[in-house]
Amino acid sequence: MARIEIIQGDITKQAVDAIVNAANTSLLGGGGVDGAIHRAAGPELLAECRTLHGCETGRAKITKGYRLPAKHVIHTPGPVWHGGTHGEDALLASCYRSCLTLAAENGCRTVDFPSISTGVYHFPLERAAAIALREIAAFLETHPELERVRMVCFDERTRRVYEEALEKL
Ligand code: AR6
Repeated sequence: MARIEIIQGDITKQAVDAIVNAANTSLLGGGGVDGAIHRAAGPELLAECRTLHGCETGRAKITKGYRLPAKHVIHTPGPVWHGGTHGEDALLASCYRSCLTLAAENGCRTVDFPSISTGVYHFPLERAAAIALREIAAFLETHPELERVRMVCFDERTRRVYEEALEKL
């Protein structure tokens, strides 16, 4: 799938139509990539997030990007890993689909994702990568208007695991 790319880097630095935030259900900020995005976007992002009244796990909400180089931020709370028997796979798949649906509805042609749920939420990395890439590939098949979707991996291990999962698609 030529329109999927894996890079290693900091998602807050990417000048794309939308970056995705691995948020929590409050949408009021946190640690990890969520904290980094709020710090880089500035306080206006939190002010807009306050008007959204949270978000369910597996769903997504969109805001402006404020001081980020990205035009929009799509916030999605991923599932917390509880062993895999609590609907985690389906919820993670739903995160990717919900974000891409919102991106397409808002005219975004370039979208960057972090590795949702594989940090503080402890979703197993190999399993998360297979789900993420399967959902992105399926969405791109039916949405030719989306030009490029990237996984922006913060560390080398994450990048390698996504690269291997992409080869297996
Ligand atoms: N750019 C790209 N990826 C990043 C960046 C960055 N600047 N910073 C971290 N990552 P996590 P989760 C990677 O924990 O597991 C927050 O407190 C990180 O290395 O950010 O979905 C929220 O508020 C990892 O690979 O998200 C929630 O409460 C990936 O992003 C909770 O954490 C996801 O790690 C969400 O947990």
